[in-house]
Amino acid sequence: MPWQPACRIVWHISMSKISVMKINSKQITNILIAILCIVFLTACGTPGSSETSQDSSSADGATSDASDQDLIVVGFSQVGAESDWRKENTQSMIKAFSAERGYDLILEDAQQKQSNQITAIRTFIQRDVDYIVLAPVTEEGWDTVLGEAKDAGIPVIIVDRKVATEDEDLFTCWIGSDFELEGKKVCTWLTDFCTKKGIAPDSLNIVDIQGTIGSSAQIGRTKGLVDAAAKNGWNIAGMASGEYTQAKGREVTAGFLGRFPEINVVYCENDNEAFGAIEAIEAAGKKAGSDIAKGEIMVLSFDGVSQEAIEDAREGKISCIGECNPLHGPRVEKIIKNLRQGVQPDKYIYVEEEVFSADQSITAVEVEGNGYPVTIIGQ
Ligand code: GZL
Repeated sequence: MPWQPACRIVWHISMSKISVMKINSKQITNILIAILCIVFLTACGTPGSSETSQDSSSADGATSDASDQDLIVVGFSQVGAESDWRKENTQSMIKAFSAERGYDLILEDAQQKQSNQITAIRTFIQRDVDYIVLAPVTEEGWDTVLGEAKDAGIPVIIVDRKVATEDEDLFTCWIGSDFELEGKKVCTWLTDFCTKKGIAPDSLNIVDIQGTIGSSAQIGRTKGLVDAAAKNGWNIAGMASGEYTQAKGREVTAGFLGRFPEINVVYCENDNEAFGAIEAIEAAGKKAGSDIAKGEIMVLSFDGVSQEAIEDAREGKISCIGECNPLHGPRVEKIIKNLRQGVQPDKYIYVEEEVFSADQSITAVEVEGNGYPVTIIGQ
């Protein structure tokens, strides 16, 4: 095993000293140097024992070892911590896969980089975990590493966003939201709102602050808007990624407001982008609200996870939020429990979600023959 350089240099110094030692005061100095070197070598520890680089840790802070026979070892590759939704999702997983509940959760935060997720999955394979849970940052590029997990005989559960693959045997199942339906619900709400308020559809000038490009949530929510705009005759002035963050959401919205003064709807693909959009609207001396006829700029959003988002909706700064539920921990844990009892899950499992708004004129939206309640956020 290669020794660490500092230790190696110190070792050579001490060895060269010991070979010329005679009994006199000089020797005492040498002996002291040799003793110090040995103490220093011991302090170096066993080389190569440091934790992996990607912020890997047992999520509940316990010092765990995958070989612990009592706990079910679950490796979870999480996208990052880009939004309130993501943080709630992580907490839900940590709570569901605690040591008290019989699990050793190894949580890897990928900082929104697919390369980090692929490295994490390979680490899970090396550690021979019992299950791998993947929240993929984007849909493409997973076949190779999922094939390695399959070859290692480790079941993989995909959560939240999807992976694009021809080979559905590469994962046990997927659980998450129908993102295109989320987009359709919010756009149906906008259609109904315009009808009730007498707003001409072709008077809408919309910008789309997209999510992480290539993620299922972005693909679905963007499609929901593009299809509704084509059907209703809305004008989409521009679209660009806000990367699901408040800072980028503010930056992109400010840019659009400067380029398109006629904007009257900002369609944000998550709440953190909406917070940034509201900041940009107010910085431009305008008001975020639903009274388009009076020059207000309507903000639409998705998630509905944080108190801030609900407050913004209550105050009318966000006119409508398409719910996106982050609490997948118990759902994934139930899938694993069922697998251990020989019960196979459906390949695709969709969670039920609603719509939130403070506007009391629309109490439900209908999409493709199905009715979805609108939760009216009280004053
Ligand atoms: C949706 C999820 C999205 C959220 C964002 O399930 O993938 O990613 O809408 C999050 O807030 O960053």
